[in-house]
Amino acid sequence: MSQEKKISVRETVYKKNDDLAEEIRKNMKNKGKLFFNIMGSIGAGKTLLLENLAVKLSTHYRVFVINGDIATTIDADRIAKHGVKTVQINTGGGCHLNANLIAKELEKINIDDFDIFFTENVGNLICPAAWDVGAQMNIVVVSITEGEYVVKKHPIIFKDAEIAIINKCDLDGLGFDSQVLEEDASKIKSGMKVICTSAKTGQGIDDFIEALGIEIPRDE
Ligand SMILES: Nc1nc2c(ncn2[C@@H]2O[C@H](COP(=O)(O)OP(=O)(O)O)[C@@H](O)[C@H]2O)c(=O)[nH]1
Ligand SMILES: [Mg+2]
Repeated sequence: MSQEKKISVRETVYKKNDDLAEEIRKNMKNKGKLFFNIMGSIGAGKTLLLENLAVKLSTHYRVFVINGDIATTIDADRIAKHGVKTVQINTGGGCHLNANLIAKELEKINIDDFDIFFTENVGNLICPAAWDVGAQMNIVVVSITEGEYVVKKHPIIFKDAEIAIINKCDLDGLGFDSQVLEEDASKIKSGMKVICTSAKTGQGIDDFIEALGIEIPRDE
């Protein structure tokens, strides 16, 4: 296949994905649903953060989580144990979720049975950046063990994100300079919210929920 032909096939595939993602986004919005896409490297703490969110949100909202991984149902099982409905997508060798995979899972459920939807994308900072899944908001999770230059090294994934989570803030003595990451994040996207969390201790989880625009009704 010629180089031009290859480029045009690739553009068509991206365009099809973007169109379907836009359809998912519109449909969710029209139905008054929230849909968030959580991305980040493997081990950054995406699943543990989602477990925290599941615990805090599920008393007030009906939450549905779509977990993406190459193999296993480990992550979906971890979230399901908190009583939240989950589905695991195994991509085989695929390094990202896409709009088609999400649409297929949404077809299997009644969207009106849920209020808030999350995807945990496949763990890496490269492929998920190119594939819109139809979420209303993208979140990138970085753990402090990944170092402060993650934004500089992976600018594309941060360009489309509204929130950058710096996770594992409970770990001391690593010499992580959060100011570098915060400055890089605001240069890449002005107004990006950067939140320090610990999915282990619960630090910053309420700030994360607030940044997602989700209100937790006060107990009477
Ligand atoms: N100390 C600490 N460990 C964490 C934190 N978040 C996750 N972990 C641990 O880091 C590892 C990877 O977490 P996981 O949620 O599976 O990451 P994922 O691959 O991004 O989904 C697990 O052993 C977690 O217990 C955190 O905030 N602090
Ligand atoms: Mg995970």
